[in-house]
Amino acid sequence: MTVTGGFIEQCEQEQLHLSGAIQSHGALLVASEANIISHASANITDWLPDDQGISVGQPLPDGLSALAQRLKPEPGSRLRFVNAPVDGCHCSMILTRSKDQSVVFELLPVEGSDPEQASAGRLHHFREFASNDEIQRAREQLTEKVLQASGFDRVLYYRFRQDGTGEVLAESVGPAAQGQYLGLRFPASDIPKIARDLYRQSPWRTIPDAPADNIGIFGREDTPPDLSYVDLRSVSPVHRAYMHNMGVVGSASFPVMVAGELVALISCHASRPLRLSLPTLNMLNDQVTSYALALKEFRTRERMNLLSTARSRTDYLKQRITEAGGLVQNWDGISERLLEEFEADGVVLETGQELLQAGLQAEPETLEALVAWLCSETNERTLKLSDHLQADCPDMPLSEVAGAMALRFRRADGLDGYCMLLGKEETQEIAWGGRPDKPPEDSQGSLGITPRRSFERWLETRMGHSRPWPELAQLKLYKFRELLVELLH
Ligand code: BLA
Repeated sequence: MTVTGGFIEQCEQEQLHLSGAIQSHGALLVASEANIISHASANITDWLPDDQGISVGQPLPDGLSALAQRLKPEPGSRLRFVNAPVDGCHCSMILTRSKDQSVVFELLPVEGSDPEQASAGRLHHFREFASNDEIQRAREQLTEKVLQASGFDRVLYYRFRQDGTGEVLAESVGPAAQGQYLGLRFPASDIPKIARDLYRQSPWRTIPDAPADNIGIFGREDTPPDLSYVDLRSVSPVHRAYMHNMGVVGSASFPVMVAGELVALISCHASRPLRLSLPTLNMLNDQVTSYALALKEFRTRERMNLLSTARSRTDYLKQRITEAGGLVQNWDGISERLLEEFEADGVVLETGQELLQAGLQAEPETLEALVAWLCSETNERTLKLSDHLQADCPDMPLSEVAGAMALRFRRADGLDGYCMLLGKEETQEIAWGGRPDKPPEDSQGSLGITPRRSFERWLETRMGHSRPWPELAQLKLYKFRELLVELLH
């Protein structure tokens, strides 16, 4: 049960970075590479003294242009000032470099509504984790720490899964929070890829007061400025409705980035407006980064360990095959070992000369569909993987085989073969935060698409899926493929 393709496509259409408006808690100026003001928010004169002659088409005042000089030329470069060194302006400031080289100035209040002295709270330095249990404890410490330092009512660790859906792995709540999201799964469309891509490029996304009116941005031409790196960017109307449905007024999210990949968001909720000061945001960003670095170190080491296990298990297999006098000759015994080693229900081996199967059998038409699926991949070295063949493999007939992991190989004598591990169907239960397939409830409204109204736990009994293939099994299959090429000739 998933959200239909068309619906997700619609969610991906919104050009978030070209909204042409900002949230009302700050003001914005954009200057071209030639230091001419190209855009300004309608409220800019409330923030900068009149005598600075701020208006679209005019040169940037000296104070601001001196700051712009300090910004690096790479798109996405940032400078943050808690007290901007600009005469007559008592504000915090964030400068970002856009892709077209223009400079965006975000002007923000110096004081936040976060707990006093929150930013002075001591950072918890996460050290490399020794186990998955330790990582889970660290997630809980992280959400607790963010809750205490920010004053939000609820802080969640929201992990993105490979299929784009997300799950709440840790949750810390204050006295005002109602209900619980821990352990619940959410569909990919709740945070569309277009939004995830923006979060990857920023240290945080804050929405201090979702219902507040937006402020328009004026420009020399009709084209709105690129707000990809700009936190003041106005809020997507669909997400505004989503927050309303969740009972959230103020939110902040911090990306957890590991080796360039967005692995999770720390998502914070308040049922009232809540705006963090720049020092507190900086501190929380450092806190999340400390966790992300420790996670990265753990993952690097874990991957090395998995590789070395895959290598030694394959050496062991080789030894057994040699002792048994060959793979084909002793297929019964060897295939049993393979099923155990890969934790699979079935195995198919096309040696180039004959087709061997063991365990769960793929019927002829199933095998035909699987081979076509495997061969649809142009790169012969790419591993094909599915825990839901009915969705992933074209022309898949009804079959007991629900998942497969497969690789092709070419023998030294030029014959082509492949090895496939098969998984049978296993019924799974998934607890969703609201029904992910719920049709839009307000399709007549101005939004067109609308988020769900209810986030009540809803249990899906899922059919047609096999157990997912662990990373170790995938690495072992790559190694086993090398062994096949060595043994078969
Ligand atoms: C953004 N959606 C977000 C954000 C979160 C979620 C955390 C980041 C912005 C923020 O911090 O508020 C989703 N929040 C969640 C989830 C939980 C949570 C899953 O607390 C779980 C407990 N949303 C929809 C649909 C669309 C959609 C159908 O439900 C598609 C049109 C879009 N979500 C959407 C968009 C954004 C978003 C466009 C970006 C908002 C922005 O940055 O302006």
